[in-house]
Amino acid sequence: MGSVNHPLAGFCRDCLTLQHSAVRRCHACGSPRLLHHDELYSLSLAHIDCDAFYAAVEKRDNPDLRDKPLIIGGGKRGVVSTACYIARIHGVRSAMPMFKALEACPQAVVIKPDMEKYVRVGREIRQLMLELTPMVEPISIDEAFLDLKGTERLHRDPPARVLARFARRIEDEIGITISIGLSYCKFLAKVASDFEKPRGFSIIGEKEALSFLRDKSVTLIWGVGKAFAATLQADGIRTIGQLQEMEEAALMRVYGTMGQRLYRLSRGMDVRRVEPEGEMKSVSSETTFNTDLSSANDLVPILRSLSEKVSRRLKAGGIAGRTVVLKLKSQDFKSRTRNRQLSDPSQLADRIFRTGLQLLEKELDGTKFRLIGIGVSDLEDADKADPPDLVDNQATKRAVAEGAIDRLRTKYGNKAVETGYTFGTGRTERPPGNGKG
Ligand code: TTP
Ligand code: MG
Ligand code: MG
Repeated sequence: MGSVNHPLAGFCRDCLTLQHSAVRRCHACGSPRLLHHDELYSLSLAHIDCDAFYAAVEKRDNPDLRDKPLIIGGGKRGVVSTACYIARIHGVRSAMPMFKALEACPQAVVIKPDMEKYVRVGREIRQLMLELTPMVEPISIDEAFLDLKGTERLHRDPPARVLARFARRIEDEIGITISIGLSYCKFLAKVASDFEKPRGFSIIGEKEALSFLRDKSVTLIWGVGKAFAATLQADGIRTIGQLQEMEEAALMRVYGTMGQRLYRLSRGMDVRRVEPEGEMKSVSSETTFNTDLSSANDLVPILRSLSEKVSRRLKAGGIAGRTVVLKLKSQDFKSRTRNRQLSDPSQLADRIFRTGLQLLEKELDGTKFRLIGIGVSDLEDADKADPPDLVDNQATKRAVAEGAIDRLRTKYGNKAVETGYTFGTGRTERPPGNGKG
């Protein structure tokens, strides 16, 4: 691969043949899809996003639709989920009301979304990504970040070529197309993947980040939606270049933590790492009620049994959590999340329950709840969990008792052992399968 490292050598995205600088078409296959970039062989952070995902899957499964404008949508809310690129030429966009879309493109074929199918295809694509690296962070059904740093030896090829080959593989094996953004950070990898859709492969290197961003709209920045963009515009800021001229302190004074993000991202500074999915962040269990509940009498026993479920899962996994998280959803679907740190990580139902109870008591203000959940986050190895507590002798006893209860449960099943909190509350009459996770 020696010649690949020549600073001017690019390659053809279709046949992967090496190319030297000035050429416009591949000397081997004639394709115009050539990649050249100063940092082509040093960048390794990629964002991959499928093109017109739902529509692409439907076109794959029905070739008659291939050259027709296709809209996926019109489910419950009567809006466009996505439109193929032919329909987009006519102005059809995601989230557009269906009647408007059909005004813009009356000849379009409309198909209702088949979520199960898209989820399945999304998973297949993810599996193929995981063949490239375990460092895959899914962002949505059709996109993910991949960090290919350190995979060059495994693949005997630098990330850029691995990615180009991957795009070909998705077309061959899955039957849809993807767009790739390659950069040194998440922010610009994501921006790049959107830059040349469909079938795109864009590269934004470290050296060009500032100049690339200068004339772009502030809306390109993560977290700058319509409302915030309007605020910025009212303050006279429209382009990222304007942010590049401003001091961090000044931005933070006016926009708080968002100001810090504006400062950093406008300069292409983004240290967020790719976090693979497998890294469990919390263990929790929750249940939705048949009728909304508001009293301690109703909620506490449920909290107890959910805590036990969480604890069993922690023990089975040999892990423990340092923060207890209580989740409630009220009748009007508003969520409340409350958490409390423990002195040391725990996997004991009793500690999780007692901490959750303290959090719950503060929320019992007559509000009717439709859901309760309890869990732990800040997970650690169990070896430092629940040290014998010299101050709270009761806690130690409870820990010992829990060990015994767990052993009985393993032997005789769940119903054999009921603690005071779950006994006789009629929980067993609830329809099964309500608990999640
Ligand atoms: P996107 O990746 O945002 O869009 P896309 O894949 O359809 O098109 P693009 O080539 O621009 O990436 O979303 C992925 C899927 O998510 C999309 O196919 C349908 C669904 N979706 C909605 O249901 N509603 C929406 O408003 C958006 C944006 C997407
Ligand atoms: Mg997409
Ligand atoms: Mg997407």
